[in-house]
Amino acid sequence: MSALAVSRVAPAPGPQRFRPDFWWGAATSAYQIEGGVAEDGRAPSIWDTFSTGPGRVDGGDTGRRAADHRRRYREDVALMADLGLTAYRFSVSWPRVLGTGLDFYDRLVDELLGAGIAPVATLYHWDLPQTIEDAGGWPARDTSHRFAQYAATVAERLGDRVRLWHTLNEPWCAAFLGYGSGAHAPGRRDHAAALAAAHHLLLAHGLAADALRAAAPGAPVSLALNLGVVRPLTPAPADVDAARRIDGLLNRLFLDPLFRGGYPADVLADTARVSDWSFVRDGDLAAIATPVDALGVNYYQPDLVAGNRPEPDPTTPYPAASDITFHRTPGPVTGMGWSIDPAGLREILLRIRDEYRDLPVHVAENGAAYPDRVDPDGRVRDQERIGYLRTHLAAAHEAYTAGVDLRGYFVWSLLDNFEWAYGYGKRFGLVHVDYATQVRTPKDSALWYRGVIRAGGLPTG
Ligand code: IFM
Repeated sequence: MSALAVSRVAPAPGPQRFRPDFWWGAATSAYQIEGGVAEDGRAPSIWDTFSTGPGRVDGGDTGRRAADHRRRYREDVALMADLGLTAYRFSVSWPRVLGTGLDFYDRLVDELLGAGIAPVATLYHWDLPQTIEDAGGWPARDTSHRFAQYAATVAERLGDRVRLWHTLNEPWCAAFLGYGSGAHAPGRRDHAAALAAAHHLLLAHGLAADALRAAAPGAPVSLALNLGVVRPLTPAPADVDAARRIDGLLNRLFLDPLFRGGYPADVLADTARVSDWSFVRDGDLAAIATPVDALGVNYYQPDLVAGNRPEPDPTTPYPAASDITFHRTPGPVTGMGWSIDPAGLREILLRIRDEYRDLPVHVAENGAAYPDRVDPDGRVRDQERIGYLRTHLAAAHEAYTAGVDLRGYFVWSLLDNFEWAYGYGKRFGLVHVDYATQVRTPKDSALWYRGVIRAGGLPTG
């Protein structure tokens, strides 16, 4: 039996407590925090090209230091230990591993274990080696096979110590923002290519799951999907149908092949004028449906959608959906302009169990950006973030008490970092980073989270 077989462990006593072995975590990704782009013989990635090229989004980050974590990882692990984290989700940079970068992750994993923190590794958080993009990138089938080889290489080195593997982070973003809208690297705008990329990412996941298990027998395998609730703006049939279509492309396009062995028929029909899906070959669906040990849910915001947009939206990441508009739900928004809807997290956790599979799940990312500043007394008063985290954790707890096998919660993010197309302008961290000096300052939310971890859950109902 896998170490992650479904098991319901009673919470510790007290209001809104989670199971005693709950993973209290924070998450980051390599390109967003590491810097050190020229260290370890690291190869260029598509994000190096995209963020420093025309329309650069790196905000003039000379030397691309980001949060300089490649050099400061010991200090950062000490910060995690001080916060009481019991797990840390980081990503391994494929371009760094093409050089001698495994040495760095080897040291990082040992440092984490030495601090009593479970290492949770993600193999792909969007930093595709540029050479592989030049050979076709994710729309090309060969990329899936190359990814499986890379997964084996990493697992051979770290498989004895990593406690949970995520093959991919948010394949929706990699496919539809990278190749559909072009808002992310590599910046291509071709919806047919985006659908092929989505399939090859899922195939890469399935092949890598097998490769990981071959290299590190018993290794628990998961992947992190950005999932959401999609609500129609009004009960009008066009809006209800828009919600079905977006739900298909955001959620079911990934969940159905993973847990039901095939793509949703309505999504295939909706996108038929964009692609004939001939990139799906015999055996692919079985490979994708290789059972996972757990699922990571990244949740931020709901989608509120309407059909019948008067002018087509040429910038939409969604294939065959230029007639759909996205709306904010009434109420406050985060610094990203994202609507706040904690109930959506409970809904998606219940939906996975009820419609797909009753398996161990982790909230692998949840958090909010706000325009934080360090006050003259050295404090960062980020009350809005505390409110966001508290309400989402409460929603996760509702799912847990309803029987969802919830094993952990990872705040996005440990540190302020490079927020992709937004550069350094958006701060998601529990810990403030002054990019000029690299000084770290735990925000009030970090101190609040430490209290939650000590209590084993939300102290008050
Ligand atoms: O920063 C990202 C992360 O890389 C993936 N999930 C969403 C976060 C916030 O946008």
